Amino acid sequence: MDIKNFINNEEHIPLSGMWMDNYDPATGKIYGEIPSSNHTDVESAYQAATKAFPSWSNTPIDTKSKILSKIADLIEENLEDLARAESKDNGKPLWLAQSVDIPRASSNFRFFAHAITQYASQSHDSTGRNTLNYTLRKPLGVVGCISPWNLPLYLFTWKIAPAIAAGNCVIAKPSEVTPVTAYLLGNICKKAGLPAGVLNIVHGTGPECGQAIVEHPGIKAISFTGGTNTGARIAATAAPMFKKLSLELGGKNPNLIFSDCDYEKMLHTTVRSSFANQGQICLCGSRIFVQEEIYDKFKKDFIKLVQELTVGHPMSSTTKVGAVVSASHRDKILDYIAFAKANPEEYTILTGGNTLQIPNYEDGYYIEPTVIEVSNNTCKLNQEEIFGPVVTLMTFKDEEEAIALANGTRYGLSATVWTENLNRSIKLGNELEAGIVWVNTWLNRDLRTAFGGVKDSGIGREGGFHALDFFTETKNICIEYK
Ligand code: TXE
Repeated sequence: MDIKNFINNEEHIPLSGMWMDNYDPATGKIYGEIPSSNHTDVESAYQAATKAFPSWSNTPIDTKSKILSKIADLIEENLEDLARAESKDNGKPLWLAQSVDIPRASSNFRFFAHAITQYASQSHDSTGRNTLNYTLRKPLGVVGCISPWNLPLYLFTWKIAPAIAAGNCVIAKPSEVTPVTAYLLGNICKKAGLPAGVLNIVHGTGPECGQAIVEHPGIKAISFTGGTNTGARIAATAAPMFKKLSLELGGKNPNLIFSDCDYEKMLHTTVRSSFANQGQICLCGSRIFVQEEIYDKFKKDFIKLVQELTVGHPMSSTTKVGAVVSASHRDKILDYIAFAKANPEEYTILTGGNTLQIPNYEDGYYIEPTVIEVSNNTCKLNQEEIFGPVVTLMTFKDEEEAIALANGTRYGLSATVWTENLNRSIKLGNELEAGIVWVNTWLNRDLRTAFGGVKDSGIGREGGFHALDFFTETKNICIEYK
């Protein structure tokens, strides 16, 4: 399946003349070519976006809302094709793409179709001074959206929807590892009536195509989701240019399990928060901490459930854990597992730890769901983001120790707490260093809420009006009257 760039509502081969292979993680085979675009392609997209901006930024709110709603409808109508494409490109189980990724991509457009009709600003009546202030929130112009491979269409649309809802024109680059649903989105938006040049999709590598977007002087803001190291590189380029930056980066999220929790709900949710999407979700609870009273029971029960998870071809309905996204990512995960095996004084592999050969798909990128008991929180596997079907496990005594362990990392994206104690929930909500804290649930999302991390998990917040604030410039007008 060869795909092309989508510029000015037309498909274009890369001006760079360069292409790269696209792999199917389930089979390890090449199944298409994608453009390896460079700065000339980004410039061409920029020209289209700039040309479209005056009209799009002056488009009435209800017209924009109708178009975004139509995009949401068309994503829903194309759910099966999009889900199949997503599963093939990413290696995630088809049922997951059908039930989570693609419905959320539709919800992203539907949400901002409504949000833009409710988005307002303020006025300040300076009583007694014959002065009126009012605030305008104007679109920025041409903005860049760069997204990762773990939730391809879900995160791609999470950035594009608010950006265009706010009246901007977009140059969007999906991950070169999972480009297909982004490619399919272009024609869906065109069919929905999105004017030419409002959304432009360029495919290519990060250092070449992504970097060209970040350093383009006409692109006013960058919304990025990806690794922390990449986020730092983007910030180093964009900060001196005073571009607005939204960086949703890596995580090493704690899952704190207290002995008073709702045990069965905790146990089943923890299997999901550990291994959903092959553990390739920045919100996964990859560091599990269990209060000592229930540690042995949890260890036995959790390992049993993990060993029942079927690793298989993403298209099989019985598959619970599919293929990880690429050979290089598989090797990165295996390096961490090998390190654990080489240091038995710090690590004990409780289950998993091996690649799997699925009959007929021996070259696919499959890893067993893996649970590793660790002796301390400062070890490499508790400090570095593995981003695969690997979780660590250790015990804690009390709240103070749980908080110290949870916060003892460079990251601060999300945290999960399992307890029936209200005071404890509020206390930990206050003291955990994270942008999102779930209590007795996981990945429970209300799109109006602020989404983002602290420390090395990034800067800025997506979601709800936070996203519209990011994609607009605030201006105050002050009028003195007679
Ligand atoms: O992401 P990258 P990768 C974490 C996870 C993973 C690590 C690296 O630990 O192992 O990040 O993953 C583009 N200028 N997460 O390498 O490199 C790139 O083309 C501009 C967590 O896949 O961050 C892609 O479109 N763009 C994350 C996007 O950035 C650049 C989800 C993400 O790629 C660029 C995925 C550059 N210099 C990985 N370099 C999450 N928070 O959900 C790369 N890109």
